[in-house]
Amino acid sequence: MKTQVAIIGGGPSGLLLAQLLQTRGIESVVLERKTREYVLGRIRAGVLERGLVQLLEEAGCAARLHAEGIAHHGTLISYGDEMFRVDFTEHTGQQVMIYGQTEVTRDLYAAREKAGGGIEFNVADVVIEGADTDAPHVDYTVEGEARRLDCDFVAGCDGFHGVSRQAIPPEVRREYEKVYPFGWLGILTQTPPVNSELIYANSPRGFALCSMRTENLSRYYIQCSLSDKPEDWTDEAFWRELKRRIPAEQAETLITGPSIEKSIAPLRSFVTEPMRWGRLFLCGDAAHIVPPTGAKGLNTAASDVHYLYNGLREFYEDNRSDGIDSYSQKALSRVWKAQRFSWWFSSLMHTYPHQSEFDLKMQVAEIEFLRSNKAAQKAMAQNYVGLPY
Ligand code: RFL
Ligand code: PHB
Repeated sequence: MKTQVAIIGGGPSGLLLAQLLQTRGIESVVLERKTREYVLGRIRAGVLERGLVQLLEEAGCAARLHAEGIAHHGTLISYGDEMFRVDFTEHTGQQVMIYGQTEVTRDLYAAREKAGGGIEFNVADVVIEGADTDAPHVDYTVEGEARRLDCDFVAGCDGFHGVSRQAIPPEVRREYEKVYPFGWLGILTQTPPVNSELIYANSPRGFALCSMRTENLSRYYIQCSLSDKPEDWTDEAFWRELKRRIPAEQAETLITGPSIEKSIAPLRSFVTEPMRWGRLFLCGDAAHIVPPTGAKGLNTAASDVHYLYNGLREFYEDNRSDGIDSYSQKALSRVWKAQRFSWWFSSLMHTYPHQSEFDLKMQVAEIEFLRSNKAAQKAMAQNYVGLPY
């Protein structure tokens, strides 16, 4: 089989890139390791920056997002029983959209199907060959049968555990990593959200986040130990702990119910450099991971897709290669800023083992500075709604 762009991974990065290329008549084939149902079963991001919304519009996949997504013009931050709001619209003139990654992915799959675009599920043994030549190809198997995909370019959109990053020789690749000493235990419930906006809560018992998907679907997280298992936490224990970490006034109005999903995610900051090697380009979680505080993961994947799509479009339409040549540098410049924000917001909101009394005082002082200082709120709002591409 032959195509122009071989895309490894059918998560949001890979699917969005495929759909954008399709609008320009650039052919691609998406190779996904799992089934469509498996990919759609993963509950992940919920906050979309304007840049991602615009890309979905450009890809012709934003109709349901506009009909069902909820615009948020600010967010709440609490510490103990104190709570304040950072207004995105006042400080940036922008907003974010609440719309689940699952739904984004569902819409992209639907669009891909409608357009008759190539996608192979259940692929295994993916090997990228000749990325440092003008004629790369991808070897893989489907149900034990060996296949080969010849292409002009390979987009590695296969997430943190994928194979694309490993295809860049170790002597070329440099990795930067910070592992946090806690995780997030998340649940999804068919209950109305406790507040109309998200609440990021710092408490002496650890961080908590009250988020949502729709008016009757809530997503809540609590900071947990890395050794915890989801089955260690009954729903009752989860609700009890969450209520102790958010302001009493919110805890009193919180509507609880049975969880329909419960999982634990470790927190990690990770970047690999460069994001390009020859004709292989890394996109999204394949190249970088952020802790979820601040909702930057999917949104940073989207900015990578933006730079790569435009580079490839210029290559095919205008016979120019400066876009693809500067891809890694442009993407990384924005990636590191998103890393900084996620790291800062995580450090501000979580309880750390062996945190001294002084460290705790510093956290509260910084939160109170944010509460009282418009310039600090503006900087936070600019980062939260998304830095420009
Ligand atoms: P994905 O979503 O991991 O998709 C990669 C796809 O590649 C497939 N794959 C392979 N396919 C073929 N061959 C192989 N060898 C392969 N290896 C893997 C996988 O099956 C998968 O389908 O990466 P992508 O597309 O780059 O998307 C990144 C986002 O998923 C991720 O950044 C976000 O979910 C992070 N994230 C959040 N981001 C936000 O912007 N806002 C949020 O509110 C937000 N909340 C979150 C999050 C991530 C979380 N977890 C679980 C890590 C909340 C959580 C709890
Ligand atoms: C979510 O709704 O899953 C979510 C929202 C905001 C975050 C992280 C996760 O910062």
